[in-house]
Amino acid sequence: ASSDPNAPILMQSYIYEDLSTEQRAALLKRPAIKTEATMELVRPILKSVKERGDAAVLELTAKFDRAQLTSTVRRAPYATPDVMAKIKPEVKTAIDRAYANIYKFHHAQKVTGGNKPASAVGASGVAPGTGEGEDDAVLEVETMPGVVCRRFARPIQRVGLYVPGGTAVLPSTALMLGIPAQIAGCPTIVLATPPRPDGSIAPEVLYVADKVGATALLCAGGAQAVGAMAYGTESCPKVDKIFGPGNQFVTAAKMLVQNDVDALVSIDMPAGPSEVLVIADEQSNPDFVASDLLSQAEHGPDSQVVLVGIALTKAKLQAIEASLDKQAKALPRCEIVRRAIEKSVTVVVPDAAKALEWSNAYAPEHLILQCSNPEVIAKGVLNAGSVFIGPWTPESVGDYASGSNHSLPTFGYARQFSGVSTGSFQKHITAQSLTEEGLKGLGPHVVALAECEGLEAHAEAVRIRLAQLKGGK
Ligand code: HSO
Ligand code: ZN
Repeated sequence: ASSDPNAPILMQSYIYEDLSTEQRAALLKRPAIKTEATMELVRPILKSVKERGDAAVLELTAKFDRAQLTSTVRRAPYATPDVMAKIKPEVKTAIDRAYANIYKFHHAQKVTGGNKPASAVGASGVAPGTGEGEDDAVLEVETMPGVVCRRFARPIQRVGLYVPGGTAVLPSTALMLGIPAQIAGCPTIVLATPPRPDGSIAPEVLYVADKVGATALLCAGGAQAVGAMAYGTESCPKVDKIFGPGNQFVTAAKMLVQNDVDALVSIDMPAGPSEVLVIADEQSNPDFVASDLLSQAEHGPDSQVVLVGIALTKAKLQAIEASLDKQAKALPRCEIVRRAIEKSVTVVVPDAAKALEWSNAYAPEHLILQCSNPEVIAKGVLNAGSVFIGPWTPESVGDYASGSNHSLPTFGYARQFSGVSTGSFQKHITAQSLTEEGLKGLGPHVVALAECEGLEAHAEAVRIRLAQLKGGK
């Protein structure tokens, strides 16, 4: 930016009651993202990866990442002793702590929803084949006498995890995607990340790749990495689902491959810039509030930062603004922060109910409750990716290590999407099994419905069996 580095770093602030309905709607909207131009750039990249495989990936990596590689894919082990020697001991310990917490929370997600352990179902002697297996729950319900319905999980067989490079190395994203894949028991886990110009990958990411049991490391980024995972190359396994955040090219590539029948691939969720909404009141610590706004703002100039103040006095608002300006100017990423904050919004609302209404309408990726009675407010949350409750819970803890996932819905998609979880790496298969008694009881109803729909073959598949049961008696 050409502007004065000492100019104040200030959010735009509004009073709820002074805003018209249209103004409120405009403030709740995300800035439009122009995807068409990006798509046009990404299409030929995907096409060349689809047609020419590894050769195309290597050329594109030389062009975009300035790295001259001779192969695109590495196999475990990744964190050889020389790599481990480059990781600071406190960082290794921190990765281990984060891994343990994320593992614990995501492992608990695996067993929810069932009423029987998998081993209690089916005496066929066939191994369930559910990855780790030991604790998968099966939901089993007898809907009427002799009619049993079952639901069980199976891992998605091949998954691709995109870990961005660029201005920050993100071993935390490797943990957030790798751990649930490992817990779900996905047999093929491809971890993709762009190489640095010298061809190397961040040692911390390599360490995580080993910890989560990645079966292949794709040393590529951008649309070319997404293409390699979606279509497969000579050395990169084709995957069934692609996860992970990324820049506009990665996002556009994910959108394009999910609509290409040649790829038959799905994606985790639609993506937009990262965002936070903080609810504060007179009791909040202004420094805490400002620090949370800034930790989101430093992700990028397009980060969305919203402050909703419950009956904030002018003095309190000014204290938050002053702290924000002061803390921002001490940050190494101050210029990124400035650009994000300048577009950001503070709304002062009259009460907690209005704060919740605003937040639910915005549907933030991260919602921070730095106000009185945060647990009560949390009960009223309808739309959010992840909630951070109380003054001792900055977003940073969830970004790295509390145990919850940081791959969350943005851009208002928290209205209908969940963040990444263990379930994102599984599908649920249903089954049903009827006894003779079951078919005798249910069959006539199915015949009636099939006749109603004019589907005679459906009706006959039941009648033919009912006739046999009658004849047999
Ligand atoms: N806040 C980011 C995640 C992240 N923060 C990674 C630090 N590293 C999006 O949820
Ligand atoms: Zn973050």
